[in-house]
Amino acid sequence: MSDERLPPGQYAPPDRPALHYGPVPRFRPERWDFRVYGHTRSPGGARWTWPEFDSLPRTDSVSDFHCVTRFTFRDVHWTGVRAEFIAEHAPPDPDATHVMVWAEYGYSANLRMDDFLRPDVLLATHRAGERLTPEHGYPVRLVVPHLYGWKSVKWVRAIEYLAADRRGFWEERGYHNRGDPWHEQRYSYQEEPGQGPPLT
Ligand SMILES: Nc1nc2c(c(=O)[nH]1)N[C@H]1C(S)=C(S)[C@@H](COP(=O)(O)O)O[C@H]1N2
Ligand SMILES: [Mo]
Repeated sequence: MSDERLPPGQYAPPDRPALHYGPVPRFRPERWDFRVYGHTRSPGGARWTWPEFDSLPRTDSVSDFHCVTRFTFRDVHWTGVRAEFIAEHAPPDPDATHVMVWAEYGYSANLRMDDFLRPDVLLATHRAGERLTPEHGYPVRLVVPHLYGWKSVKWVRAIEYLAADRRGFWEERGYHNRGDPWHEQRYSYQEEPGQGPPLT
């Protein structure tokens, strides 16, 4: 049965486990910070402690979540700080074209600046009205609903503004540099020239 709400090759199981590479990090509020660095407009970028970040204005957004392993989770209700808000308060330098999103343990994902700045891209603290659980990214995770799930980095700690694109964790390991589920951009071998930096 065809379903216009499902990207090609995806199915919607009733339930699914959390998914990630490596262990779930422990949250230490006194050591935690959220940093913006790299090609920022003001030297030094920006830094929020946990109490500061937790008091930033939050937005709600409902979206479908598409994992490259083919499951789609529908109508997920997220609450969080818009990526746009972060970029307004820690503006990128005009030469910044991409971002690297960094998590605990060095997990990372790269995004084009325009993908990062879409209004429904959130640094989420809540799902379905409740605090994120540790497996789902507590205290803060990125949500990028229009790209495959590996770009929705859990346990985020920093945003690095880049003046040239660079591959993140999975983008270096055979996954597509952009990862648009509606165009089934799953693997790096599908990339057209110009869709990603050279693979080493
Ligand atoms: N830090 C980190 N974030 C991550 C991952 C990971 O391995 N490490 N896996 C990604 C993948 S592949 C998916 S599908 C989603 C799954 O999110 P969920 O476990 O909340 O459903 O997290 C993404 N974010
Ligand atoms: Mo995934």
